[in-house]
Amino acid sequence: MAAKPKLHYFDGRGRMESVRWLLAAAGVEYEEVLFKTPEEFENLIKGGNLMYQQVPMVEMDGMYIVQTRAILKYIAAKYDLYGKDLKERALIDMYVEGMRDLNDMIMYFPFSLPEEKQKNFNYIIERATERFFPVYEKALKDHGKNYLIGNQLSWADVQLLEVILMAEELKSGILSAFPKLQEFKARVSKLPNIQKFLQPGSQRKPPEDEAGLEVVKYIFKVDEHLYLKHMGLTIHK
Ligand code: GSN
Repeated sequence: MAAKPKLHYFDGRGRMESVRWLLAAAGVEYEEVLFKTPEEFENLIKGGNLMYQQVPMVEMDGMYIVQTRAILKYIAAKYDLYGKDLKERALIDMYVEGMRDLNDMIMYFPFSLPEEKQKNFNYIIERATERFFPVYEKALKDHGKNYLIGNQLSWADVQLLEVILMAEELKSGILSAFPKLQEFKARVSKLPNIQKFLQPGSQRKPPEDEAGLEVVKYIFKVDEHLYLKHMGLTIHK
């Protein structure tokens, strides 16, 4: 039997959470090696298997895969969650890239400077409800099927459920104007692999709390201002 994929990351959601979701949806068991200090991260880098000295990194099928999108694409293709042809694949990429834009905004939100928190919050809610969710609501409405592409679960559906739940954590009731997304959420949450992942005790990570954020800043030596300058690309106004 092939070894289980091994996920190298810190003990939080971050960019790895979508990898956890996709593996769970595919019914693949995985192991996690979670570092807690800058020294442990440094040792992982010294091991020489991080192409860019960055995580996420997934050891899988004899490879050390880095770059979140590369990891996700490999898993999606391997477990038949990446469409039946190139056109479906392009559509999945289009949906997923939008979802990842929203996912990234929500992921970085806790790093907001206190004086910018409300503005960033308003911006994310506006983008979610006026730009991104209408696309997926319309897609589900127009073709009347249970899933976004064709009539089987794909990476786009898994990513959509993940980002819906993240957005609801930010603002409960955010789906109130999106009946098709509400139905989608209820339906996909009941798929056995996903239901299992949503239950307490699974490998799903909780939202980052203050202590968790401090750990992330400590491990990656995050300079708040430098960090936020980068994020200015997605959160501005
Ligand atoms: O998507 C990706 O995997 C890459 N384009 C970015 C990965 C990345 O920025 N990883 C961070 C930690 S995870 N959170 O954002 C990282 O390893 N930073 C250390 C560094 O030296 O860049």
